[in-house]
Amino acid sequence: MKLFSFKTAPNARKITIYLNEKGIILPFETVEVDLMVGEQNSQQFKKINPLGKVPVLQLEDGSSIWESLSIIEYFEEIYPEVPMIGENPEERAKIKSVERFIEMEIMAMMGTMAHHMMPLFSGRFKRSQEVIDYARARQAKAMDYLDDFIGDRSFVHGNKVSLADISLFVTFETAHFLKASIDTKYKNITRCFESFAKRESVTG
Ligand SMILES: N[C@@H](CCC(=O)N[C@@H](CS)C(=O)NCC(=O)O)C(=O)O
Repeated sequence: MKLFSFKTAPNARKITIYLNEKGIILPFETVEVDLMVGEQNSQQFKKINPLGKVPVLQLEDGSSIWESLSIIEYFEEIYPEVPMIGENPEERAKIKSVERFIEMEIMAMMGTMAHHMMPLFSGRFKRSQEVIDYARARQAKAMDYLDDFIGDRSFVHGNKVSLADISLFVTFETAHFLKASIDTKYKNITRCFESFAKRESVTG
């Protein structure tokens, strides 16, 4: 097997932090695909993932698993300890509900804004202020909901760390990187982000 990754890409970070949380050292190679110089668009990489995106896990038979959540769920079955997506069907479903919500309503909206605003993505799509406004409003609505959902808890779901915390962390780590820090009115999101940032899975 081989894991194709890029150190600073949020969806690849999600897998690195997940593996660190579980204390897993993969018994196979991780290959860096430099997104900054467009290696994801090379013919060689497109044979592994025609979508030209990381992360991708290439299996022994040459086939690939893409989508960070699918890769993580695959690892979760192979390495069940320490559980990061709950310990029973109900917990798994609830953790994935909020994890998907963060991914689709916050991370994806941030990605849409970045695609329409950042020089790195110029030429990729026709830029539109309306799309930026739409994504910003949809993301703000999701942030309002998420902040209320977290309430005074220390973790996004329940009373222990889960994949939902990793998704929250990489989402807002990327926001900081894009100089779009969390609005201070989101006290619960900020608390979860700041406390996760101190974990060894991030600092170590
Ligand atoms: N939903 C996918 C998103 C994958 C994705 O967008 N990856 C980004 C890095 S975080 C990428 O490879 N971008 C390269 C490009 O779009 O050129 C996942 O969760 O894995």
